[in-house]
Amino acid sequence: MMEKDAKIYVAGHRGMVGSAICRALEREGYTRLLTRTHEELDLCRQEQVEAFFAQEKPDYVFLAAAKVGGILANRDAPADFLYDNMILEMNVIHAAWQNRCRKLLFLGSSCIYPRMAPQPIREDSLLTSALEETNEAYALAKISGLKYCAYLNAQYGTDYISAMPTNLYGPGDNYHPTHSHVLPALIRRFHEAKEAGAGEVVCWGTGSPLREFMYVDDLADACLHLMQTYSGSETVNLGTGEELSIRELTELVAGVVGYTGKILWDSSKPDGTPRKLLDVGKLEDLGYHYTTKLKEGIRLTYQDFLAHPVRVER
Ligand code: GFB
Repeated sequence: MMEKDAKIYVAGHRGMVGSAICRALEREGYTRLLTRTHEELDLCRQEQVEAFFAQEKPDYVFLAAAKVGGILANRDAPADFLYDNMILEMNVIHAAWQNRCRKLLFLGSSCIYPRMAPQPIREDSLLTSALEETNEAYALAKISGLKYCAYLNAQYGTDYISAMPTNLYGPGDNYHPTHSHVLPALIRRFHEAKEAGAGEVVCWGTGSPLREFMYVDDLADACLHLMQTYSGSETVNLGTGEELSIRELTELVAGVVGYTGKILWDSSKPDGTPRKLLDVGKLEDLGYHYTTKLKEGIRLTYQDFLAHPVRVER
């Protein structure tokens, strides 16, 4: 059990996932959260990370910092996605271990599994065949982080766990016009089309890929639940176990936003993996089930989009 006065470092607290984890921890009464902005601590700089851990010695770490992006960002910058993520993960996990951090949760992504993994994807599909090309670099970095935690557990008896979330969305997402994930991209594009009175919106690919989406506050609750209840070196899938096509998603988002024009498809843009549905049996056996239905989550996300200046990260 994490004690309410334990020192908990949330790496990446300004991102969509890290900020949701902080909200969940505060709501649950944890009082000693430790955070640092990128300006205060560059996680890609080993000496800075080592100095921070040596000084603060957190009891628990949620590793939610990462360079993330949608399908085009991943496809177009594989060197950056591999390097930044690999260096950052190794620095944080290594410094945590050196400074006797009691438990660490490493967050990855469902894209670590093979492109053609049997669906729904079980945790034991890891490394059984080739990865999806558009996100191979990101997936390799995330697999390395997961394995590093597992190797530390095996060699040094640590309690470092990892979890692989499905596609996430919610407050604080990145709305970059080309580098974002599909859900924030659609919210922004449909909203702007509605405002401009445009009759057509172009979406990417064919619309046929199937995806699963989890609201980020549900994800954060699942992370806290794992930190409290799970130990082990095999990763745990975090998802809803439900999927829909990208075409269905566009219709849902258009409905929430109130866009009534046409939806066109640009098939020169990549579809990515055809299907990516997680088997969430292990998570459910551990006692967690998601609560926010997709339509409700999109409504909450759109409200957040309207309430805040649009956030755009490269
Ligand atoms: O969200 P997305 O970029 O992630 O794209 P992936 C999902 C699907 O939505 C793809 C289609 O089939 C896209 O072609 N799509 C349609 C769009 N319109 C748009 C749009 O305007 N923007 C975007 N971004 N997509 C990423 C991985 O894969 O997801 C990462 O590259 C990571 O490694 C992440 O795992 C969760 O599910 O294809």
